[in-house]
Amino acid sequence: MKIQSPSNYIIKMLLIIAAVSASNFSQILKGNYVVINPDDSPEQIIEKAANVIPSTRHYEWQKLELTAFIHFGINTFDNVEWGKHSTDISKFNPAEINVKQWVSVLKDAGFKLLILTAKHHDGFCLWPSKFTDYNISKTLFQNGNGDIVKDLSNACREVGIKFGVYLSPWDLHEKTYGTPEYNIHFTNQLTELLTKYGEISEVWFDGANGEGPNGKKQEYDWQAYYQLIRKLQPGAVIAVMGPDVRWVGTESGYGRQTEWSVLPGTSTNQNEIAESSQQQAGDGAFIPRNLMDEDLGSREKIQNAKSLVWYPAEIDVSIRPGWFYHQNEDELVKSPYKLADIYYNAVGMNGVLLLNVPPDKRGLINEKDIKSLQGFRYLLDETFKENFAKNAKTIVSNEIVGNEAKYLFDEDVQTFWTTDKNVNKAAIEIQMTKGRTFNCIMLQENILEGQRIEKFHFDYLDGQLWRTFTKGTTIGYKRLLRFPDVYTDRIKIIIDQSRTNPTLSSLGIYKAPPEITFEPNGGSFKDTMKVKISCDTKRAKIYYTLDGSTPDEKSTLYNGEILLTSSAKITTIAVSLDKKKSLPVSAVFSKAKYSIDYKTKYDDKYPGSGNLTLVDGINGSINFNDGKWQGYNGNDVDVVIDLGAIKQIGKISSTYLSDVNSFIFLPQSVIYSISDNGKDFVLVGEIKNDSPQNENTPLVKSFETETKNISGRYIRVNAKNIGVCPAWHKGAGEKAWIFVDEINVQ
Ligand code: FUL
Repeated sequence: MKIQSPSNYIIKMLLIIAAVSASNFSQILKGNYVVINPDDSPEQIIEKAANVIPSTRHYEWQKLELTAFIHFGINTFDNVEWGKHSTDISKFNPAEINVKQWVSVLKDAGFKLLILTAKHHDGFCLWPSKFTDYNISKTLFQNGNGDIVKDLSNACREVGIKFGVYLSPWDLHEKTYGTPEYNIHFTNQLTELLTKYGEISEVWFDGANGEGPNGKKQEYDWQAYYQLIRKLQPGAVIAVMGPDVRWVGTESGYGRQTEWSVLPGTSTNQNEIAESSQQQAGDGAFIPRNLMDEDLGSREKIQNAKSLVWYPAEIDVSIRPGWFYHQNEDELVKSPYKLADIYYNAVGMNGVLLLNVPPDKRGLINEKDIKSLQGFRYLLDETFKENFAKNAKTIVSNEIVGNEAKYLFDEDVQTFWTTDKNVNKAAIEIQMTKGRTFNCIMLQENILEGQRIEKFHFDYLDGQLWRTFTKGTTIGYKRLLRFPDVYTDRIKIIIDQSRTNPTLSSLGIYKAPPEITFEPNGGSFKDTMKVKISCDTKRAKIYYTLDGSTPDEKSTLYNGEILLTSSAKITTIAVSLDKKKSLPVSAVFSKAKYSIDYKTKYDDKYPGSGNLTLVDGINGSINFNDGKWQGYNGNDVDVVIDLGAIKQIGKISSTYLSDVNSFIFLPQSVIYSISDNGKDFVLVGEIKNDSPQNENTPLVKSFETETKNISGRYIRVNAKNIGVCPAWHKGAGEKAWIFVDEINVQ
């Protein structure tokens, strides 16, 4: 049976609602919410859950799969994540801005919708809002005639990409914030965005909110905001402090193994859970209640619900550590393989990915981000270009006329296989046209019928034996499974449990290009180091270089562990027998310049790369979490470096990070002393910190001392911790961290 186009779909819904079902559960109608009656049996509740379906706007949004966030604004120029209300906005001047470049880069990478931070928490508006002076028209940008919301929405429309807006409810600049007038101000701004820029497909309300410039908190009139959006842009989904789209619960890019789109609601009042607001905006409004839990919608979770609502997950994550562009994160852009892993764990776990790609100060998506996005696209295209299940024969335990298993492979998500009513176990054997090696399976339920499958597994025929090679719980709109290579021409999906008759609209069998792993994955060493390189594709050939150049099939062929005696950057590619190529990947190995003895202990949570971190020639970035810093919690850094022989020493330095927001402070002083024998030390310098410690902006600072060419073999570096966070700090009295990296001796 074919599912009709969206308008037919609505007619079909009306017919279903008008009809009385012939099943035991005569009251069960399809819709995007359902009320649970006190006398509903557990079975009736499950049947109701299995018939909750997405609204048209939900479904259109879910099909996008890949959506992008664009964080851009005054923060880009201030180099901060959260700006302040008093920022000087004349700095805003992206001299080379080209929003068409943003759109083409993201479109080429497969993204279908772009959401712009029209206003972030600092209150600066990227459009000429009539309701505040704190906007783009009051800057030098395009002589005050700029409107990035307009330019970007037009650029999206031109190439057929959808457009959405992020409007931060929290506003650190607006004077009315914290009073009822702010709700009027906010709806005025919302009206501008929703009426002047054509179709808006998503409105994103952030959960982060705090005090305004006057120290007051705001009581948001969520219902008024939602009603306005429904009136002005009925096709837009409202995320994540909103009724349509749920925050997945982390900003890591990884969804849940078991991801239900049907969740328990707390209200039985149909007005509250109906179209305009599936959730109740009560105290603390949408502070995610249990959105971080592992299980949100299992049988156990829905048994005591008052209602059930379609509330699917969106997975937001940034391509860089920060949401806004910071030059010092250029080396921390997520790799193509990391982005692909995120894709498998977001889109492939029944979610929509919202990947943030922040333009830089020029007003362009940076070359580093472009390279990663291109690699990401290559990996997905190479993987999904051939579905080995195409033209497969099937043997089914059960199917109904019009919904046969052949529809699994027709690349039409609206046709599907299903069984007779009330069947909750089934199996389909798939006979491919020939034997294939594969490592990825894609499954889709027809969610227009409801999300139903609770447990499944896959077997493959190995000679005469069926062996299980992968399994899962929920499927939903899309489920991607990865596993070590399997070779066969026959697999079988066994649906172990379904809430009611299962549906499947697609099944794909794929082979991803080879992926290389280093062991260890970079790091430092004292004398020599052995590096093992492996590949997930059997019999793939691995080629490498040691000088940072990109290898090809003429480079050195890997045939066993590489023994390093000096620092090296190993770059590899793998080529499989069927000529699929990996992307080049590198790891940096650094030979330590000196040996080091620890008098105090670093914290196990932040060991850097271990005991050679401070002398390995690799510097920590502005990001405390880059794996290069060594962290000391509440205690001093006290280490002795052995130069190996007595030497003339002209200068000694050591480097520290200040990231006050993360409880990391510069040392109050760093004391350097020198010794010939490792016992009797002579003080050569004490450098006191003179940098302010109350800034939100992270800072890397080197503490240096000139030693007037004193000679010595051992150098002691003692960085004094301030001990506890100072009284003005949010963590006053708690242990302060020191983050230290490279010690240099000249
Ligand atoms: C958070 C915000 O505070 C971040 O700055 C960013 O906008 C992210 C998407 O949401 O809550």
